[in-house]
Amino acid sequence: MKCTATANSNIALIKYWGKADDKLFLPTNSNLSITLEGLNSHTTVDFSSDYKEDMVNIDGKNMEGEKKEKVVKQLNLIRNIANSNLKAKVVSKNNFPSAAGMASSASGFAALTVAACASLGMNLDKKQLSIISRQGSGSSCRSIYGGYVEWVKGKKSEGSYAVKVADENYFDIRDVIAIVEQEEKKVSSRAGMAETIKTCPLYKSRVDAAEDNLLKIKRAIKEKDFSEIGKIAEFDCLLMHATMIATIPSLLYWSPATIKIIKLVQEWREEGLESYFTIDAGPNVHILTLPENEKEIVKRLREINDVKDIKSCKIGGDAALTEKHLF
Ligand code: 2P0
Repeated sequence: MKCTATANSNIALIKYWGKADDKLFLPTNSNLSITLEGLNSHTTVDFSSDYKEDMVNIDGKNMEGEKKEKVVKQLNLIRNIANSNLKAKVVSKNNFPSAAGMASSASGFAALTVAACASLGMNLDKKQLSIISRQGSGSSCRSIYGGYVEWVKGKKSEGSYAVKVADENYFDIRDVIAIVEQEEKKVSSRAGMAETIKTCPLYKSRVDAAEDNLLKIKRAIKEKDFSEIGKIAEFDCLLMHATMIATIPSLLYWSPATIKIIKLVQEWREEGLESYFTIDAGPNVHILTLPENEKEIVKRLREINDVKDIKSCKIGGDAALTEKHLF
């Protein structure tokens, strides 16, 4: 049966950077993100006896090698659960540049998992979908849900899943993304985080701090305290990047434009334009702000030459099935 799903990307406010179990994709620390409206993956999956092998097309290109293998591995996991040996055709489109710190794997694996499970006739709840999605790409388990979403780290596979902390309508904050580079990064998150665990002596301190910051940010979300949410998110981002930079060889994902924008956000805040930054494994800067400041931040970013594109996102909703098939 042909099934199609869409899923939104997400940006972590408390980051996931490292696995306690590489095979099961258990993270070293529980983490939390907001789902981003309008940055999505749209994926059609058809399992059928018509196909002799799996076919994977992403953004108009037939995938081969490592990228195809990651998708096939996820199809295998889902086939295993459904007890099926049918091959699949997968066609997926992202409406944003992939692999430049904009988390295409998060929305991509969430949409793939929802569409593929439905295509094999499995009727799963969101918790189960997040457990399956997690094993394709960790951060994707959070994209099963909209709103403010925690990934509970767990000690075994069934205990590591996403939960909705607050609905997308609970507290309206915005993520204004300053895109300074659109190229694929040289070191993938998967490879980078494994190196950080292996070589960075600061690693454990950051994991301990992340657990503490997670408790604090959940309280701030409940109280709709934007300043506190922003401060904690920015601090956790810097803690994560400190461990990345102090990895051997160093993982410095920032470009000069990244630092320029960090400094500007700090200046704007001093002026009273309240905003905070967070950055994934890439050079692009996500600026967290309240709705009333969004326009002014977009206007200021437009005046910066290094900013190649700007995306402004509200908090988005759950991954969902749709009838809009891609083939
Ligand atoms: C996050 N990132 O929490 C962090 C912040 C990047 C920096 O999750 O190996 O692509 O597929 O589980 O999910 C990127 O890691 O890695 C990521 P895998 P994933 O959003």
